[in-house]
Amino acid sequence: STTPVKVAVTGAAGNVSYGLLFRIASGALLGPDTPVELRLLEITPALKALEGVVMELEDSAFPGLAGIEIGDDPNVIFDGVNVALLVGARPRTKGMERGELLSANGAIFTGQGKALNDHAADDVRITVTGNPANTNALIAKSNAPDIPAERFSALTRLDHNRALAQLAKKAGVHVTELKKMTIWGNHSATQFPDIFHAEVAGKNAAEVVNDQAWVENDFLPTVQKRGAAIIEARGASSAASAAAATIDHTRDWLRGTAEGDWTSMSVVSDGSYGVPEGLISSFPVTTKDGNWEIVQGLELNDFSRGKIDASVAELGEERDAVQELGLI
Ligand code: NAX
Repeated sequence: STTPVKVAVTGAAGNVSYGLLFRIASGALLGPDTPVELRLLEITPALKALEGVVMELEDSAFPGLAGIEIGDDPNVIFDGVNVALLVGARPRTKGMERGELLSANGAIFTGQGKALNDHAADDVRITVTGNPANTNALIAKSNAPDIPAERFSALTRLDHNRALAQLAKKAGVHVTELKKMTIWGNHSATQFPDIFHAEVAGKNAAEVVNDQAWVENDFLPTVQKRGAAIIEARGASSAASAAAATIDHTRDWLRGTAEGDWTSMSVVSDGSYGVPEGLISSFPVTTKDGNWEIVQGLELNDFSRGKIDASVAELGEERDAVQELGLI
């Protein structure tokens, strides 16, 4: 029998994880023939709730679920993990200052970065979903000097999928007709969803749509503010779609993007497209066998350049802030 792949999930008793764990256990991440061992991290007060989730995982009788370990110590839970999905984070509560939010998350992601550094398997791949995802990934990476920087990523796939859904609606096609969508920059309201290189049934998406006013006044704000719209409608933040995107992102990283297409991932910049080296920013990437490459040579019009620069400037400010706090 095959050795199970060890997949760590943090924030395992939370809402996103409630969508995520059952899909991982059913084989959506690694394929139906690869057994998976779940390693679930929570804070101590949430362990009881997590035990309930474990009962439901057991009750699902997943053929591919080889084992489950839960706990509140990242040094134990991250031992030998091949994949780490860092979902748990400290949300911004009412009246909380930006600095307080960054330091609360800083404590989480410095500790988890160190624990991954010391205990994860040599082939570990890390996806940060917990917000502020890009900067949390930067903190974890900076505290894991023995793990190659390209093993850290942050989730902008939900934004990518949201952009696909909006474009499909506008063009009157199914999302499967779309290729080469790109999210640039930060997973925040400054992100830039770019249809100028996207394709609708093989044709340039911007030309098919032929409506710059829609791009600027409808498409961009709808994608950028989709998280808030879901909270407004559902009374709770996006959870199942965030779980689906976390699976899509990590599955494509491990198993590869389709020929003739790319995806969006926040990865460490090598200076491509003028994004300062070392920032974790969203780019168009192709993936193969657990490695990613930034798609090179795309021409950026002035509109795109301005949007990307603004989002990257925000990432630079977040980096400066966590640097000042001594977290990186
Ligand atoms: P919940 O508050 O439901 O769950 C978070 C869980 O994390 C809680 O159970 C909490 O106990 C746990 N946690 C806190 N500190 C921890 C630590 N040090 N170690 C382990 N677990 C810890 O939030 P949920 O709705 O599940 O969202 C999870 C995170 O995803 C949030 O930061 C949220 O902002 C972020 N999101 C990111 C998205 C993205 O596209 N990148 C979209 C969805 C989501 O909002």
